[in-house]
Amino acid sequence: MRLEIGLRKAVINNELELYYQPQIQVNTGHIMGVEALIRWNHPKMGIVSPAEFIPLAEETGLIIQIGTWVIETACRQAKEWEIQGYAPVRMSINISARQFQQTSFVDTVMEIIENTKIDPQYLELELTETIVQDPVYAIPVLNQLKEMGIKLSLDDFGTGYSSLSYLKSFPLDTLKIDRSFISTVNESGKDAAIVKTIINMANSLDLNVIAEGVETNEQLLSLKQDGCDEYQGYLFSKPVKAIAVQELLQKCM
Ligand code: G
Ligand code: G
Ligand code: NA
Ligand code: MN
Repeated sequence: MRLEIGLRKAVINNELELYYQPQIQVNTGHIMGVEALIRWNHPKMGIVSPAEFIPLAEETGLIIQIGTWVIETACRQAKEWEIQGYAPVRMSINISARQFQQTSFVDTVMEIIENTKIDPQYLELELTETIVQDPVYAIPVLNQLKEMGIKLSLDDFGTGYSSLSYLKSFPLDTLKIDRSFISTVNESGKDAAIVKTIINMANSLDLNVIAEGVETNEQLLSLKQDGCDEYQGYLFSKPVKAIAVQELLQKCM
């Protein structure tokens, strides 16, 4: 309850901040995109993890307001980098189920694109399999977003259900291999086989494939051998503030 009151105030009091984690092309080392990850700077508790407050935001409905703030802030940041002369990179934004299910979701995104003047081809929405559980609702919404020129990514791939039918019927651009498979890719033959299979499948389906949670050079090497397109993880960089992204963009374009 106290966390909920705090979260309501967090939005008004500017306590929310976006960090960004680079997504790197395996073969070139270039930064292709960044994933926006929200942080809450609580005045007393310090940084509160989204793993803690996003579920609360979902329960209370505050996620609508917070989610809109995230999209707006991320798009404004992307435009700012463009104005500063950085070569454009994709801006990937996590969308929660409740946000996606709002009938006004598409209009909200469209309005933010118009206001911030971000080029929609550099905007990517990260959806989890639970979000798209209801294909009758999800497919027309996803198609509308695609018509606007936005990219769509399936997050945490491999952890949900009936993933393969999603790949067939959803207009996706990117698959993100869940980090639970990557963390043991060099220890478990089964995880290695799963990762390799997901990459092959993504390549055959012409989907961009990103490995999450890459922490070691050994993991990166096996991803390279398997033909993975991009990776993100602590090996290259943890999620960092916008100013730190700029330094990385200067080094890795
Ligand atoms: O950044 P971190 O590993 O602490 O994120 C923890 C969880 O919170 C992840 O599942 C991530 O997807 C989620 N998350 C982070 N930022 C956002 C956001 O802006 N919106 C939503 N819906 N989830 C987010
Ligand atoms: O659910 P989602 O895939 O959006 O979660 C992203 C989360 O993963 C963020 O909280 C981010 O901080 C975390 N993360 C990013 N890179 C790594 C990594 O290399 N190792 C671990 N353990 N977590 C990571
Ligand atoms: Na994500
Ligand atoms: Mn993920």
